[in-house]
Amino acid sequence: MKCKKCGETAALNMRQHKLALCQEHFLEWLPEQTQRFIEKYKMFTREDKILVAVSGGKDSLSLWDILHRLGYQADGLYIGLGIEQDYSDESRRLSEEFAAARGLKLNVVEIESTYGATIPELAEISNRGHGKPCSVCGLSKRYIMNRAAHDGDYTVLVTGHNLDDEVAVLMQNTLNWAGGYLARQAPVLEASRPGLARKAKPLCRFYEREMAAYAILRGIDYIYDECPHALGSTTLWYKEILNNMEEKRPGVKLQFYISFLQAKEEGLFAQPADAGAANLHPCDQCGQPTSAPGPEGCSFCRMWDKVRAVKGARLPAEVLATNLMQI
Ligand code: Q46
Ligand code: ZN
Ligand code: ZN
Repeated sequence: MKCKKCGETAALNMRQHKLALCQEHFLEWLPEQTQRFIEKYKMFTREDKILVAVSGGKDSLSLWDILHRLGYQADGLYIGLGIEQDYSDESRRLSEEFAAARGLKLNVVEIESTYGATIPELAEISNRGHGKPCSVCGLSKRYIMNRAAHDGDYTVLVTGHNLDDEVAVLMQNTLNWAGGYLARQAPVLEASRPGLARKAKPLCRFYEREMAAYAILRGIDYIYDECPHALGSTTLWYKEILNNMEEKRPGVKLQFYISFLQAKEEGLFAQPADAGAANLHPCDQCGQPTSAPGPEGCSFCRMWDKVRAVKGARLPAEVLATNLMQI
């Protein structure tokens, strides 16, 4: 297979685009396309102060690399979850090394030292998600990302979700006809209420294998292992099904996603994307936007209340912006 641009040996063949490229041209093409999507979906401009959520994985580190190459002002945010020592230590080390090598600023929030318990401990004590960590992990990451973006005066929070991630969620939500979730699934989500960060996913149209190829060909050192708790997850199951479909019909994943975005633009969902934000008000305890009524506060505060009763953790409201943005 030859590169379509120069005729050299291709490093990657993208069947959904009928496009094969050599290393040099692929490494040019991917940031160019990213720039195209940033503009197409009006994600942000070079005036924005961007916060990139980094996990040490190929998608988030590649995204940070691309934004840096494209001349955006982007700092990183690493959240230490305290999940199996080796996994968490290694993902933090790789994120820090990546930032240091490029002179970029990485904000680090370790959940255990900041709030008082690791994600697995939090899952066990709160019993949210029946003791399995993904539910408390997702809630904590969303809360901390939003708060860090707000407290650090970032104008947009970006995540490294790729097309495979987006399509797996889309399929799950479509099979459940989850109208509210479908209305909110988009390359960019406006900050519809004060205290809520604007969010964008610049990699949402790249296949996972393209992001892996980018990281490898750029020489980015990333953590290869998935989080141990991801094994056997519903998302992975959907990804497998979609990959089987893609094998037989190249381009089916991309088509599913693009058609969904088009249908949405044409008004498929009567519900506006920020319908869920209509009931939001500041949490009585920490001030973050929440839909939970009453003085017990948002789900994050209520979760830590339980931990505090057992092992004396700090309340989210006691964690000041300066603690949160330690480095
Ligand atoms: S939610 Fe669950 Fe992930 Fe958290 S505990 Fe691991 S698998 S990291 S995306
Ligand atoms: Zn070439
Ligand atoms: Zn709260």
